[in-house]
Amino acid sequence: MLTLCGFSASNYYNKVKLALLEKGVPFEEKQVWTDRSPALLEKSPLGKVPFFEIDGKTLFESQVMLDYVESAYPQKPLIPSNPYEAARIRQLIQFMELHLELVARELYFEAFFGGKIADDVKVRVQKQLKRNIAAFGQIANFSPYIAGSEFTMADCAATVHLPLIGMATKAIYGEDMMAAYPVRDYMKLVGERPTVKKVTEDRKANAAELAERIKSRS
Ligand SMILES: N[C@@H](CCC(=O)N[C@@H](CS)C(=O)NCC(=O)O)C(=O)O
Repeated sequence: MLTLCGFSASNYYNKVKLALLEKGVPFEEKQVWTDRSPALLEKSPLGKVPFFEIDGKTLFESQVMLDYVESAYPQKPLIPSNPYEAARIRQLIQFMELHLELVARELYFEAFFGGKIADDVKVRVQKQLKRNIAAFGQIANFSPYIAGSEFTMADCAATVHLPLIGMATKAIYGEDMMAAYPVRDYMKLVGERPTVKKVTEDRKANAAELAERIKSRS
């Protein structure tokens, strides 16, 4: 049995959960917080979630997990069979995670959890995001899905990451830096899927608990 470990308010956890739900792969969920305990570090060396437990073995890094799921459960593919087209989907995911989400992540502590981040960090992140968000237009499609006409694993990533970037920049800079893109329409479209509805419900139910944990740690 496949066990997805992490917590429902995590965007990376939800990227994997969405793919599993879309493909109809049976799995269990185990709530694991990122507490840096030795038990966690043994399974995920940086203490990050999500990770899989698979018959006593583990696997971490959400994209690796998605690729594992895709080859272990080829039903209802979330990636094209053409190698170039498949690489383009992975390219889009990597771009969103490395150049958008990971950059915007530095803002989350203040944007979502009542913390404070330094002004120089805000200036640096804004500059990076401006360039990266503009470049995103060259590869994002939104017609209607993020990579084109089919819902792919890139949508599992876009659905959970893109709204966060818009919300974080709005909270910190007073401007939604993703506003040039039809993220709202896109979220409306994907939000009609039962899989996305389920992930959203679970995320909302878990969000307050996460906020409380972060507040008590700071
Ligand atoms: N590259 C990782 C990123 C995972 C990640 O950053 N997860 C967050 C939760 S959304 C986390 O574990 N944060 C705790 C930490 O970085 O210590 C992946 O794709 O799985």
